[in-house]
Amino acid sequence: MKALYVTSAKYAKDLPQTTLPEICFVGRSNVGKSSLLNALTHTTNLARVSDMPGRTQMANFFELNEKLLLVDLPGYGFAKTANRDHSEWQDLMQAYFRRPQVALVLFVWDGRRDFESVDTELLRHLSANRPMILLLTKSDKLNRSEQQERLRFLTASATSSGVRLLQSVPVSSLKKTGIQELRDFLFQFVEPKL
Ligand SMILES: Nc1nc2c(ncn2[C@@H]2O[C@H](COP(=O)(O)OP(=O)(O)OP(=O)(O)O)[C@@H](O)[C@H]2O)c(=O)[nH]1
Ligand SMILES: [Mg+2]
Repeated sequence: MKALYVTSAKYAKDLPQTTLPEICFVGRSNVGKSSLLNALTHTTNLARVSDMPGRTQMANFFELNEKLLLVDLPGYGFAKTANRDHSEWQDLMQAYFRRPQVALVLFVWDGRRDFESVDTELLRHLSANRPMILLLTKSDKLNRSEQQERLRFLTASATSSGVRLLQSVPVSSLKKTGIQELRDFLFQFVEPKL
């Protein structure tokens, strides 16, 4: 696995002109987007991780095996997302999702929480235009039957609100559960092998 940092964009105007297919991480602050990116790339701090919500402030681009880009997007949902207001986040996200190279959205969610209307809105909006996978992170905090129960509940809840999902998968960056499968899926997604 060759994982390289490419660039970061704080504002829409900074978004790079790239050609490889992109897979992006979207979700609330502190759900574990950056940790997941590190787990997927076998690195510990390629994407910066923190206990403080709002660690990731920019769209950070990483290239994998010269095949695809993983994009760690800033989280939402914390008023204090250090000095950035919601409209700046929204501008960056809107410009980001106008780019045709965005191939797949990984919506990252802490499986212990229920969706609120702001989440369902975003899920519905993003999944209307791109394929989306729901990743339930921190699965190590639930036992197997709780995981299955939450997976069913959240998938049904999203689907009944008009969200279109390719798949819903529990993962743990801490225990590395589901990571290899996700990695295989992503490469297969951008370069299908018959
Ligand atoms: N138990 C457990 N903790 C995790 C897991 N993944 C991330 N964490 C912890 O959750 C916290 C937030 O992780 P980040 O990866 O920084 O979260 P983020 O979604 O990138 O957050 P922002 O950049 O603020 O949007 C850190 O304290 C991580 O150690 C996991 O799979 N299991
Ligand atoms: Mg982050």
